[in-house]
Amino acid sequence: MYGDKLHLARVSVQHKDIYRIITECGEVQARVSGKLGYSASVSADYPVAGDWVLADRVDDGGGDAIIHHILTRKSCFERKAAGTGYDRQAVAANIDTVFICMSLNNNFNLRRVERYLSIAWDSMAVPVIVLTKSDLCDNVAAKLPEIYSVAAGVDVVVTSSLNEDGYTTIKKYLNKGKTIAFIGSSGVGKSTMINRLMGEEVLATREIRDDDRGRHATTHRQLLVLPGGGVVIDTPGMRELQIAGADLSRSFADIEELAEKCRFRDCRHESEPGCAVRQAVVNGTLAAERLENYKKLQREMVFEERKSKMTPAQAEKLKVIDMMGSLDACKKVQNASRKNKGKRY
Ligand SMILES: Nc1nc2c(ncn2[C@@H]2O[C@H](COP(=O)(O)OP(=O)(O)OP(=O)(O)O)[C@@H](O)[C@H]2O)c(=O)[nH]1
Ligand SMILES: [Mg+2]
Repeated sequence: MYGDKLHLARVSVQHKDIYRIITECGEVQARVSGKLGYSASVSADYPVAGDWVLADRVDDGGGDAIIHHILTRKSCFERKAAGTGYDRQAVAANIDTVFICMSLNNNFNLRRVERYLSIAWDSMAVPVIVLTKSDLCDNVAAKLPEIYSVAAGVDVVVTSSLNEDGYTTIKKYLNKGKTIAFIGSSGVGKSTMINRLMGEEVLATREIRDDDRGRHATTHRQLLVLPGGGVVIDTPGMRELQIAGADLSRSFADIEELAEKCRFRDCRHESEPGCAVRQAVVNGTLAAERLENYKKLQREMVFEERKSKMTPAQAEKLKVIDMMGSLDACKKVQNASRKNKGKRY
């Protein structure tokens, strides 16, 4: 009990504006207080699975519990919400480890791993790469060096739901008091793995489509307490993972180290003379695609940062331009509406 009448609880499920929270007396349905909702400026200001919150009740006698405060997050995996404006969306909070899940068949993509890692390092949780469906891949040994080349210092676990592959290693991360978030594209087997750890089919999983991209089986984020200790958070597959914040110094440490040897401190690794980064590409010690992805993520970060610093009026203007396609088209519409002012239709 906190203050006069507030209780500590943890958010287990989030369905738009309805939540489930785990209190000392069990799980109850909850909503945010008007004040919390009013002061939220981006989606990330609302509670998310894994959040510790203060709520007004521990049972649902008398209606939904009201969440009054979100306690400071020790870590949070965030992405840019879908759409054009600037909106940070929290995926999971207070996590110790992020399992970046990727299947060893058609979902395997090094550029995707680099993107997930950059965001994971920024979340303050430790990333682990979980490669699933090893039974559907006949050259796992060839794929591993590729992964290591983009994930220096990150643990990599290979799993298959058809056998025991990797599960002993996975269980090592599931200690009491620790929280793991499962993140990755749809259909890679996140819920399948969690069901296996739970020892029963608590989460829905779905057959994958022929093109192997998978339909979304999981539709909301959900926190589960494992029978053997430890907490896991299942998340719906992500179609695209746009950056809200990223730590490229961790995920691209090799490039940043090379950049220190460039002749110019502000080298953009484009056409400047004495560029150690491009030289590494020429020498074959750095993949050109990795450098391109680094630059792409850097551009996205700069763009997102610029948007986050805009006044509401500037952000609104950018939204209109996004909608119209260009400033020119925007002006044409404005002029036309000025000309037609006062006309009746
Ligand atoms: N062959 C094989 N199939 C697997 C493996 N893991 C999962 N699957 C299958 O892949 C399909 C998708 O699995 P899910 O666990 O629903 O995938 P998910 O990542 O939770 O997907 P979303 O909830 O849509 O994000 C199911 O049909 C699983 O049976 C594996 O290791 N090997
Ligand atoms: Mg799922």
